[in-house]
Amino acid sequence: MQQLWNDIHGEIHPFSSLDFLPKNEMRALQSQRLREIVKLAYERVPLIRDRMRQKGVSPDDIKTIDDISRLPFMQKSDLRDTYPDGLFAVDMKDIVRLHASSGTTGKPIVVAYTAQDLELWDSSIIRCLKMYGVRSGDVVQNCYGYGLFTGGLGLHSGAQALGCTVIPASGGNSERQMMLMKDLKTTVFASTPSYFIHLIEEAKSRGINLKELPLRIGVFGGEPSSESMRKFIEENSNVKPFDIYGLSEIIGPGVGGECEYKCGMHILEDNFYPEIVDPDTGESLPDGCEGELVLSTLTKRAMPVLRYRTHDISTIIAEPCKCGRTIRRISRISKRSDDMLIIRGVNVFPSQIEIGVMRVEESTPNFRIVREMKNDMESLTVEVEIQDKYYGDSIQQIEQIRKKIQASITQIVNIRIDVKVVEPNSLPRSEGKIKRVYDNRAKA
Ligand code: DLL
Repeated sequence: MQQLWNDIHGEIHPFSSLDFLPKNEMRALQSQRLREIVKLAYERVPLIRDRMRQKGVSPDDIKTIDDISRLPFMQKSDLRDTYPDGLFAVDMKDIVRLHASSGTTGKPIVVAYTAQDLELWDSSIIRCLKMYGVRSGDVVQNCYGYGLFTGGLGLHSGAQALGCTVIPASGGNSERQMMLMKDLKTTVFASTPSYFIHLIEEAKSRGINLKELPLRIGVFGGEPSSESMRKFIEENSNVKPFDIYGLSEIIGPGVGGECEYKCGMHILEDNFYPEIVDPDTGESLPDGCEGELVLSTLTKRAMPVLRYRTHDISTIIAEPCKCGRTIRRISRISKRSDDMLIIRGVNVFPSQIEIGVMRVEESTPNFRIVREMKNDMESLTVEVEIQDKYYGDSIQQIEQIRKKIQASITQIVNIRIDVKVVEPNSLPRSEGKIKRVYDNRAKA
């Protein structure tokens, strides 16, 4: 299999060989790594030690990777409650980098890396980039935010370690982004998918044809990219979109990504061990069942995170992948357990509304969901920008489109939701992660 891979794709990068490890070797590696990291965490992190004691589990009870389910869970509030350094497992002198979440209110969460952790991060990004077909010599325009966010520096360092030319463009200033893309002959574009869609629209309005540029690969993550977003990207550029997944608490981007078969995201499970649990009860669910993704860092030393409740909803796919990689996959993430809205007793996810909007051909990917109180009841209004060419139509024709969008959403969520057609380019655009839901309930 490895030879076949080499013939098709060229040499396997040394780091990527772990992607092809036989199952039993992977389990042995995971078991050994789990034993070591649990020991370190127990010795050095009071929160983990106390929780394990409360559960009656000691490091000696952890023998194989299957014992992971005996460990207590961790969640975001643990990082907040121990702010800034309560979860660090090594001395400050061994920590060479700190990142933090951009949390809108209160204190952010802080995450730490040793020099060895940064090498692990680089190798993880390299393994993902190799899956997408990025090679040494590619020109990577990195539009993830630089600074405390893990996207910018994380992707930058990994791409550079692979031998790419990296342009640290960061987000914003569309005109300059397009100039860089054209003049520096960018081949790989890394950003949130919504930001790239915004650039496509900007390019169109300036008469620039992105298809004439050498761009070929998109490294899109930080937020879900729906099928319709991908279709829009493929129709309007030569960019092949690939998902990259990650979260600050675990390492940042590079926890997993898609191979060329695009049937879920391979998780680099020798470093980041995935489980699926029932979001309500925390009970472990078998491969193939949908539930909340729980991740454990098996190798990160500065801040080991064990059984972290991500709130991301996914499924583990254990079947072999056509690419030959043996590391398991998770289904692409389109929703979080905490972004569910309950409207008149019905559960509604923003991703379902997106599907409803995008099934109508007159729509654009630009929409937002406004939560309001009307007569003491919560109501949702979906505001949708329709394509320029239809906005000039008569009021009756626009009303027809509005009704079409409303019917399409109702078909998916099973309740009637208000829809408002709004002027093209009137909704806020994002330079990073898109904000879909606006909560105006308190303003009533
Ligand atoms: O967004 C890290 C990252 C940067 C990933 C750049 C990929 C690219 P956080 O800000 O901590 O970290 O947000 C993590 O973003 O729990 C998911 O809900 C969401 N997310 C990240 N990647 C994807 C993806 C970075 N590919 C949270 N698909 C996660 C869907 C994603 N959701």
